[in-house]
Amino acid sequence: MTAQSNQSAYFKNVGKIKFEGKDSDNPLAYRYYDKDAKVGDKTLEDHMKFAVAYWHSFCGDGGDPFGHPTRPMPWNIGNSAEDRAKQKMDAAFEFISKLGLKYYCFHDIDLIDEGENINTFGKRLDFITDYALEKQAEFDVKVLWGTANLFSHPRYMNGAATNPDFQVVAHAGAQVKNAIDATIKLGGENYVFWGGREGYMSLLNTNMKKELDHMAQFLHMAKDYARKNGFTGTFFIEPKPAEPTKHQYDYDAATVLGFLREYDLMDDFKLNLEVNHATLALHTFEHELQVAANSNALGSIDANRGDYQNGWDTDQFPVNLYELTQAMMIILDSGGIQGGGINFDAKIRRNSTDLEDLFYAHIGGIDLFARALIIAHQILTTSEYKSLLSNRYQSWETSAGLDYEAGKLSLEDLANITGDGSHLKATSGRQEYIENLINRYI
Ligand code: XUL
Ligand code: CO
Repeated sequence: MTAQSNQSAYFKNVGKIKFEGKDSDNPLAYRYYDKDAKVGDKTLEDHMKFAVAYWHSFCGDGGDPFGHPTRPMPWNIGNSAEDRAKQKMDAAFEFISKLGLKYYCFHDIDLIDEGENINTFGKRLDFITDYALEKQAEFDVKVLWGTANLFSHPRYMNGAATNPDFQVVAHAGAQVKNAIDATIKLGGENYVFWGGREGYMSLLNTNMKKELDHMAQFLHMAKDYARKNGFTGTFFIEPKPAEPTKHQYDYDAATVLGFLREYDLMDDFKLNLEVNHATLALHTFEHELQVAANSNALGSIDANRGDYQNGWDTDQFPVNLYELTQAMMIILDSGGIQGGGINFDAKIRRNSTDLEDLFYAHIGGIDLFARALIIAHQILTTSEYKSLLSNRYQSWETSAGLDYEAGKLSLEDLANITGDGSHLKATSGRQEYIENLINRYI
């Protein structure tokens, strides 16, 4: 057993990250994330369930379409896939436990290289998940969600569940079966579908209706298999409008909810909403959260940020307190995230080449979420914000307003009620007043 002896192998300059309070000037400490502090009736840790994304933190090498890898990855050496995968896992668990976090998220291929075919891959997954079970027990770390990467390999260039070729769909099925097995074996709390290439590049060569029917069939099969094998967690769909395909079927929260309803999947599926994906869909993140919450489907979050200038999926770590406070207001007001948590689907920049940069990035993101949650809670519980909002709808508390909402009025009734309309008065939306209120609490 090498796990114990490897504990400090990769991030030697960093110890356990502690909460030191907002006056601390230690860049390797939390200033707001006091995990045991209570906000409302829950601790910060229970509100947020932070997770580290295996792919960005331990697989991404800093390479981009214009240049070679830049990142030192001392765990990625050795000839055998098994050795490299174990070293990567040692590094991951050292990192997660030094941050004091409890969760990670993975794609199947993040854990270990696929090898020559799906059978080799299945055996390799068995091997590495045995090791993961040991590491999880040793560090008291859990899986927030697992998923299958159905977008990187060339076989999926025309999609996975929506591929025009049935044989590719069958292969995707085998891969998802193994990824679900791995997630169940590791006690994963949820399972995610992000449809990277489930969409089209050109409608000229695409039978959209057929592909959507196939995708729904695939999700039903995956859900039935997982349930049959004891999985009690939630399935999440992660919407994204485009990239890598020109048009993705899971465009945004509203589109996905329409799909889930059409194909009778609402009982088992909720949404995993990513900040950068909302930006790409030309929505605010809080819009996406509210749409999901309206349908009781706010399941989990992929935390990051995009770039407002270039429109790419840059997956940067979050820094904007004003925006995140608004997001947290919606999360808290709708009763919190259901089943999932906050997964840092974010990567350090190509030129962030110190091993410690991964710590600074996560500490910043975690502290920002903690701070936003604390502020949002104060706004919702101690400010006039909630009454400003409900006052705006005061007229619905009249008997006519209540009758309208109860479906008791007709269009003729509305015409009678309004008379000649001369009593209408302008009512301010007071947007700037409320914007200032948020800033006062920040
Ligand atoms: C891609 C993305 C994925 C999913 C998991 O934009 O967000 O990493 O989160 O497949
Ligand atoms: Co994501």
